[in-house]
Amino acid sequence: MPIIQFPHEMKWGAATAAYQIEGAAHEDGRGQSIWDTFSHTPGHVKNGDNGDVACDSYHRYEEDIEMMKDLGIEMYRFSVSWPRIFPDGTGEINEEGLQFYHRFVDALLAQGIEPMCTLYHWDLPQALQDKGGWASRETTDAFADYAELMFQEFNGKIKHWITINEPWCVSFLSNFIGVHAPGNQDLQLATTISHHLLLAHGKAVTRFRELESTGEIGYAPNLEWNEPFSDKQEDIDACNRGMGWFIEWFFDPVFKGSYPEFMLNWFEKKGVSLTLEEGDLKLISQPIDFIGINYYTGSVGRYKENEELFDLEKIDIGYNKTDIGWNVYPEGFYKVLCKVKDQYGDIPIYITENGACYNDGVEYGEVHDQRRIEYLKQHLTSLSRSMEAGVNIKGYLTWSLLDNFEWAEGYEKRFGLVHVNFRTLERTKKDSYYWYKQTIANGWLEMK
Ligand code: JJW
Repeated sequence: MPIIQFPHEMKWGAATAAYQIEGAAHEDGRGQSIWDTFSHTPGHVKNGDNGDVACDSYHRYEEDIEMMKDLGIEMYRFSVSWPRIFPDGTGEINEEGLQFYHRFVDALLAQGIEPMCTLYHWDLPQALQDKGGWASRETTDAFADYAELMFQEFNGKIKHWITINEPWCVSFLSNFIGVHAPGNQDLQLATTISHHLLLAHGKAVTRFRELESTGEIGYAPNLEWNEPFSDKQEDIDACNRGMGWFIEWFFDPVFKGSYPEFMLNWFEKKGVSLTLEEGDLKLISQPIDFIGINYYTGSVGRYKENEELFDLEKIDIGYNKTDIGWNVYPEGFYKVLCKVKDQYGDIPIYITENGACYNDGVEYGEVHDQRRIEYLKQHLTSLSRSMEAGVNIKGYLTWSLLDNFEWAEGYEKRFGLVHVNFRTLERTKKDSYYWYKQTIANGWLEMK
């Protein structure tokens, strides 16, 4: 029985995000976000679900932290709801919002769990959307001001900061594909927004350095792997464009100070251009301390004209799929980590999300989610392989601690190690929870 051993220094963790778990949508002076608006507009979210109550973690965080402690995680990734801090996006600070996060972070620290804080996990204040949202450069300054306040408030308490979560989702999924808030379908708009997100990241990093904050800062792009169907150049090129949308487009500006030529050319073919201002790339490309990587899926693909944006046709080669329909593709996790190392060097990496949607329910007080355990085992094996290949992995944080509001999919799609009954809000630890707890305690994995 082979054993996969993890380095003692590697941090184990779990991740969530504010709108997906907190609830308390109208409490303690919280402003509205684009996800309140979007989810309350019929037709956007399955079953008409919204985040008004979610897991009610705003009120139940002590119980949640109790579970984290029992689980043995060393790091917990959460996000701050910008409209709890600035109900109008800028201007007036809402003290009660700040106090909530102080109580929460203090409670984590009291249990010896390191907080990793995401500043933007998709809940843009609606007041800023009303003024153009991420399409406006002013939003990048509002973000930097909000980030600065958080750095000051939590200096010395929070030592790991993530500026933007999944900039591809925030730009292209939300403004071109249109399935996430604010739900636009405009490729030029989405591309402009992708640049503004990187700019907002850069401006926040500047504030972090100016304040001489303690700790580390990075961002968390989501990646997919596209494996060429054959070694034909056209298949390879199509896959490279597909991945380039997630990887080079969001990494090159930060690590190389330029946008990738092959992607700029392709966007130009689609009638889309990028307008940069003097100094933008300098702001974007300043050094960061780590990168967060979110990985869930990959696929085999080949060239096909007029197929999706990048002439890339995904081929179903009979994968196992999770209950959200995503392929289980652990090989891609290994490959994508090696690609990041090859192209961008030895930057420290936290896996800020990896996990699976399986909707197994409670039976006699138990949840038998063996498929989640298999998914996690396979991906942890890929992670170990990447470390053997020299990828600089600092931590692994699974998505998610709790079943929660899965955006446009609502509450139907469950990613948690802990089951949540969304009527009673009762938490039930799944088999994967107990498996993860044992794996963390061991520091190794047994492959049967
Ligand atoms: C792509 C759907 C058409 C979250 C996507 C839909 C339509 C071509 C999970 N990561 O809940 C990607 N998540 O909050 C952050 N990541 O396309 C955290 N990406 O495509 C998790 C959804 C996603 C997606 C969902």
